[in-house]
Amino acid sequence: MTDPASTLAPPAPVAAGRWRCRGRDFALTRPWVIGILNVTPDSFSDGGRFTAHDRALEHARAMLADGADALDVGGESTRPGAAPVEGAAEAARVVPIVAALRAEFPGVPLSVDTVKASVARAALDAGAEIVNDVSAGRLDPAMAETCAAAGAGVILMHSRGTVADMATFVHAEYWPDPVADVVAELAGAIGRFSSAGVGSGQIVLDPGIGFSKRSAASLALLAGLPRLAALGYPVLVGASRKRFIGELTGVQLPADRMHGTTGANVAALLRGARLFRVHDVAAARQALDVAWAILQAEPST
Ligand code: HH2
Repeated sequence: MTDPASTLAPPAPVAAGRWRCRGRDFALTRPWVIGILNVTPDSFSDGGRFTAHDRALEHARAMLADGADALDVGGESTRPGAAPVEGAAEAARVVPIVAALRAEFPGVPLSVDTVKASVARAALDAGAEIVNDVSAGRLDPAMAETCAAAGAGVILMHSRGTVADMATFVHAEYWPDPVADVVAELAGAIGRFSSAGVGSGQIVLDPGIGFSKRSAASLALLAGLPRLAALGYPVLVGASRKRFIGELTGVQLPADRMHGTTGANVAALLRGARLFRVHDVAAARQALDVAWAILQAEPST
């Protein structure tokens, strides 16, 4: 008979337990909670509530008070049907927020969620140290060089297609194994960024939960995270409030999916994820810290 204990995979070792971002060297010695700050009028889960500058800052302060390790500022929604945003307009949304956060919180790592090198550059100039590119450099050939020039930390997220269709099922065919396809496509992205001069210590990988993926593929990727972690880079997961949680639980409203998100985050932690992009920071902080403490504790014999 199988020992029940052997069916629970231990957390995958994190080969790269540090993250170099513009001369700063972050130790990933506990799960990192990255608070989502969308400054778009149309994001799927918190659309329009924090568009105004002051409200965005207020929300950022609340997420930091709740224990966020870093903040991810985004000015373009990937929601299907969302209006495309020109680079200048996107920069006009995110740069003032990044600059204000940098002034108020000099020590807090700031990330910009963009697929455009021009927006990344503007945010880096305003004080961000991380670029979160949901196309992993596919959509702007200048992205890798921009990140290399700044020495930025980079989050390479798997997706397919354009901003308009990457969150649909247009490119959601994987055969026979979604994990193998995603690992291979992210390995290509690592090659692009490495050739441009981005150091291996600057890179974090993200399977892109829900991006060009049906729920079955998102689940397979969360279960298969150890194979992504085996590439040797820290792994980030963005499961927060996503559609697969709605499909599993029947919870319609994204804002009501916090408990499902907690389940996804803790399972992902067990499978090797070390960074978590979330809307509900307090819940993620509490759940991940407790799960982490249990994983670190010596079992008594
Ligand atoms: N998901 C979204 C946006 N950016 N970045 C990373 N690295 N990983 C993710 O899973 C991820 C991401 C989509 O979520 P949200 O920001 O809430 O919505 P929107 O795209 O409408 O802004």
